[in-house]
Amino acid sequence: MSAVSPLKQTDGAIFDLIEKETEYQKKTLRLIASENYASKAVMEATGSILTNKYAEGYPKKRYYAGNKYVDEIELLAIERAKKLFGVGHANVQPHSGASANIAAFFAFLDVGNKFMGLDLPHGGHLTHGSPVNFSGKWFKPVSYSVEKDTEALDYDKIRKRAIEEKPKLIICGYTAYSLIIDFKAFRGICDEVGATMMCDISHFAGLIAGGVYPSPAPYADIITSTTHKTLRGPRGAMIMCPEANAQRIDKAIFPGMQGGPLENVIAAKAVCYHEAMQPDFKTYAAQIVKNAKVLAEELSSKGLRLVAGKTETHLILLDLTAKGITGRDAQAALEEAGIIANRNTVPFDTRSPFVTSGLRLGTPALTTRGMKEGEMKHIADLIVKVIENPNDSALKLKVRGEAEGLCERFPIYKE
Ligand code: DSN
Repeated sequence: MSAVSPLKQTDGAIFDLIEKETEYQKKTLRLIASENYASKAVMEATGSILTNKYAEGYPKKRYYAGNKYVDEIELLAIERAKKLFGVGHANVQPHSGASANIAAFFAFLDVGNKFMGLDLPHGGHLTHGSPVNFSGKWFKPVSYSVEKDTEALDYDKIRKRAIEEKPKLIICGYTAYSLIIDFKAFRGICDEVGATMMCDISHFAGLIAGGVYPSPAPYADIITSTTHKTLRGPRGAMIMCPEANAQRIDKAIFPGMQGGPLENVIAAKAVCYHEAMQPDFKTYAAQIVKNAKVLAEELSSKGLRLVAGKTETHLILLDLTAKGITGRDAQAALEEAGIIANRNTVPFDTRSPFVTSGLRLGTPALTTRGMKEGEMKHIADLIVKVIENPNDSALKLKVRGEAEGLCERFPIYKE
């Protein structure tokens, strides 16, 4: 007798929708740079009995009884995070990247203080100073940008701007920047102007863990990260810092920002750190970058323009202006063809963030499926065909078939 799903019995509507989403994820090529497929072990911990427990506070200093195993779990997660990233302190309680960033701000700034971050259309994040976000509403953001000709950061210019503006905190680490960041240069700038150095490694945390991207740990005062992108863990976040900053970070998360931690997710973070310490994670991280480079070169050789001219990471930013299609339309046409990516502004974009002139692609999820350089060449061909013929329904159907074929050859989970 096969086991009956408790979810199916209780709530058929949600069960059916999850089944549909599962099929959808299985049959489409996911190129959203911030997405990945967590392992079944990570999902088992996320869906575990730990969801029942209240554990406000920190291990051995809880406001509720009954946390002897929960304490062990959180301590294990903390120890693993510290070892994996080579940091003095880790807080594994942040529910999301945005709440980690809010806590980091409150740990080091007073409301109204000036800070500096990369402009959103140039690759920054909403929480790095957007006027519609807490960071832009409660604090005073000044921005730096990439250069018009190279579309790369110019550290001398950032230094000059920091000297002029004297921000209390400077953020580096972005969501749509395809080049490696010079963390040592940011440390020098921060020291010169007396600013706190905050690094948001959400996008490339897995690349750091896998040894294919430099670590900001020797330089940064605060490191924030999500755990579900290249790191391939559960949806959630973390903050790391030198031991000297531990207390202010911990206080900013609890009681400053959050109440009860999600211990089920913390257990899943511990599992993902464990997975990221295994030798095959290094191979995985290296393959993500190899795949991105091949995908970028193929797209470029077929006439698409790469912002900054190349990628050194897991992501590619395409400027579609010369192709006469907006990011929004390209995203929609690709979605119909079974290829999931997201529109994105390009530096100095003349279109709104809702429309955009760019498309952002990333290889972490496809690499988790086991795809390599050969598949990237095939996928580049499919992407270019759709972008050049966005209204050709027969072509999109054909591409969808090819995308499904690739997905079948590279299943997400080997059942
Ligand atoms: N995490 C961002 C991204 O997709 O890059 C969105 O917040």
